[in-house]
Amino acid sequence: MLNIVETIKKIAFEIENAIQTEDLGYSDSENSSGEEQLKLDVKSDLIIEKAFTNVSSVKALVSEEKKGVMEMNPNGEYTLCYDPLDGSSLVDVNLSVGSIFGIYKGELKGENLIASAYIVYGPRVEMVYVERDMKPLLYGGYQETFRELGEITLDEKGKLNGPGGTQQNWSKTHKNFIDRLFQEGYRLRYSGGMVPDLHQILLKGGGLFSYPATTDKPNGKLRQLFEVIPFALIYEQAGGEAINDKGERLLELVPSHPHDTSPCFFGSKYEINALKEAYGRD
Ligand code: AHM
Ligand code: MG
Repeated sequence: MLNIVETIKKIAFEIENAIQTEDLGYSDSENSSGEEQLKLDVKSDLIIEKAFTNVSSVKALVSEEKKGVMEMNPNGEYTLCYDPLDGSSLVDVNLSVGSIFGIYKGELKGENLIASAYIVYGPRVEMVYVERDMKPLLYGGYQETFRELGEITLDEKGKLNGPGGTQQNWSKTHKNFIDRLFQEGYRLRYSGGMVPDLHQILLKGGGLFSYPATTDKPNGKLRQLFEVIPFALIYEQAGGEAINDKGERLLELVPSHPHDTSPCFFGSKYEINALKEAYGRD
């Protein structure tokens, strides 16, 4: 596991360097979700693939930018599922983006996630890492090394609201709930990059990030293995909760395909309880 974490730290600075220096144009390919890939998406994916070639504990890689499962060391214990550059369409407007990693042991499903990490490429590079039995740890990147900055704990109730998806495609239940949070005094914080948006809520004490089922995306947009499940572990270990629209824990999701998505809600206890009530799942 140590090797995997050290490799992720190294990758962070390589991708940061690619963001600073590479061409921001589109490649001529699409990913498995039918989205056009930027050259930077492809480059970041290759950086990760290359870095893990020599990590013997990794059995396979599953990437948002790759079609299937890429077999690595047959004797390895872990499968690494990752989104190499989440929110990459925000790079051209110079907003923060991130990389997300889920480390699974055995079948690819929520309960087999044993650790997760994400990197935020913002004015500074930061990383958050968590395992099942610890609080998420925040690291700051300085001159190509990471320094531990402390544990992350969510308050019982926060102040921020990050509502994803196109509003005209929300259900009435969802719209009423989001409106209610604003009426309670919550402030809108949504950049369109789930890594910086979820990071902000974590570091500012709490709130709610949602990407609901919508009429155009009935299963939500965010992918279970690389986005939803890794962040669920981070939110739960920080003292918050992470559920779908049925009120089920995202850490209990069982994807039937590597690129399956799920409606998702991450927050402090107060907001998630209020959401369960509004959705009739309490
Ligand atoms: P990506 O993996 O193709 O970059 O898409 C994921 C991103 C998330 O970072 C973000 O929360 C979401 O898409 C934003 O979607 P929307 O613009 O529909 O709110
Ligand atoms: Mg993504």
